[in-house]
Amino acid sequence: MHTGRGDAAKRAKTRTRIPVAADASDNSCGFCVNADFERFSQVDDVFARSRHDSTIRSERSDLFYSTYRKPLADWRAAKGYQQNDYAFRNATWHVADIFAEMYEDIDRRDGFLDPLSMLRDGATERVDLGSPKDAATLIKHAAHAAGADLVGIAAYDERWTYTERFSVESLGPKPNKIPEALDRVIVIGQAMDATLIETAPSALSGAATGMGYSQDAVVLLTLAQYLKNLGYEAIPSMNDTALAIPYAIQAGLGEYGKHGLVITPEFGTSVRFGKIFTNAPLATDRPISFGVREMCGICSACSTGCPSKAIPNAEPSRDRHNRSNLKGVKKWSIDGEKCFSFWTKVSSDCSICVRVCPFTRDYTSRRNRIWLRLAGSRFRRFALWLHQREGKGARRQAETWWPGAL
Ligand code: B12
Ligand code: SF4
Ligand code: SF4
Repeated sequence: MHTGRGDAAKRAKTRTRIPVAADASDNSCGFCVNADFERFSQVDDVFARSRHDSTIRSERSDLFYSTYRKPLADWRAAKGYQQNDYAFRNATWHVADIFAEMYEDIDRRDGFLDPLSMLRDGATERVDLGSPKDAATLIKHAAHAAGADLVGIAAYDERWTYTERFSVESLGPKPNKIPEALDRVIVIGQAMDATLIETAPSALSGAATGMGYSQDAVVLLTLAQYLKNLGYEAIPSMNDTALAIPYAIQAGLGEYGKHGLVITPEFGTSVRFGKIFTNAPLATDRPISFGVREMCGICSACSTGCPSKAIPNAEPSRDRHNRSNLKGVKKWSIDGEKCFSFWTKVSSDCSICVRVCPFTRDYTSRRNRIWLRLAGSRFRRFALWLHQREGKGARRQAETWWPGAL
């Protein structure tokens, strides 16, 4: 049985015998970046386009956003989309929203379009953190204590920095600059509540997303303030500033899957990422591989389960579905326009591809840890068969999540 977030810390300690690459080169990460590569502008992502591009913006997308402020009291009768479900989902977003809305008057959306900025001045004198390895151990220890479920460190890689941020005021680009000296990126993973994810698609399952962001904001601000108090620079970032997925892979937190997301050995796909750009002299981690690429070669659960047919069941390629995909990278890519269109249809976000992925399971269970080893071995077909036979990844009726009858 899946557990809720309460067990996340326990699950974070379950990583065992995962092969680590010799270095963090593109080859070791499984990246194939071609000569025609172009950095991505945040103005082109689907969320920004749903504000400024009439091919995506519609009455339905405006209604979708309005549900985050006003629960749909009598609009939908469907289970999992009732007032109580929206009430809870929106409450889980509340902390992240406070930061996002704090500086709207100066055209900032902290955590989504701009880095989190609620930090005090730090120390003027630097604490010597010892060797880069010792420094990394210290920072990871503090990050876990502050509530991070996963922590990895990568070298700064300009390719993943957005060329521009999106401005809500002008509905166009604004500058996105990271000081050159910040050559390390601490990547934080927050587990999403697996019991909520099981109810996807539902407004209720959106509470796993909301909690992920709210917890991420607290952890990122705490760790960034700690680095500043030690005399180092730190820029805490959620969805803003740079692409999270390639950094999470470089930082050794997981492997890339066909659904276009990172799969970790601790939480499968059910995890969100934040990052901190810093000049603290930290040793970097190396990418891992535990059989995801090979499993994606024989599995198509995400592609079949996606209600909007946004996930092709195909080999990695350089093809772009539309302007919301990166140019010049051979990889699995999803059609974000189709995905977002489904969200606007059901008036909430979706996590079906997270739920159905066979790697999304509770690794505090010994049985599931054995399954992970099978999945990473030549017995992966048997592991997939077991997954299907056990009916894992099935949707849970949202009303069974709430105790008693409401
Ligand atoms: C915009 C966005 C979306 C949009 C639109 C994507 C788009 N193309 O515009 C939509 C609505 C589709 C979306 C949906 C979801 N998202 Co989203 N999304 C983002 C966001 C904010 C920006 C990504 C972006 O700029 N994409 C535009 C271009 C670059 O897209 P692309 O070329 O298709 O590249 C995608 C992948 O291929 C990969 N990627 C990018 N560069 C590279 C380079 C290499 C070498 C490789 C291998 C991969 C890779 O990341 C991109 C993710 O969209 C990121 C946070 C962040 N800053 O990264 C979260 C993020 C990717 N989303 C996330 C999640 C969880 C989801 C959802 C499950 C919804 C939910 N419940 O939260 C679904 C899953 C859909 C899916 N299967 O991908 C997580 C992923 C966590 C994980 N385990 O990997 C992130 C990192 C947010 C977070 N804070 O954790 N998302
Ligand atoms: S979030 Fe839902 S609609 Fe979007 S890709 Fe995943 S399964 Fe498809
Ligand atoms: S559902 Fe299957 S194909 Fe999709 S990412 Fe997970 S393992 Fe890969």
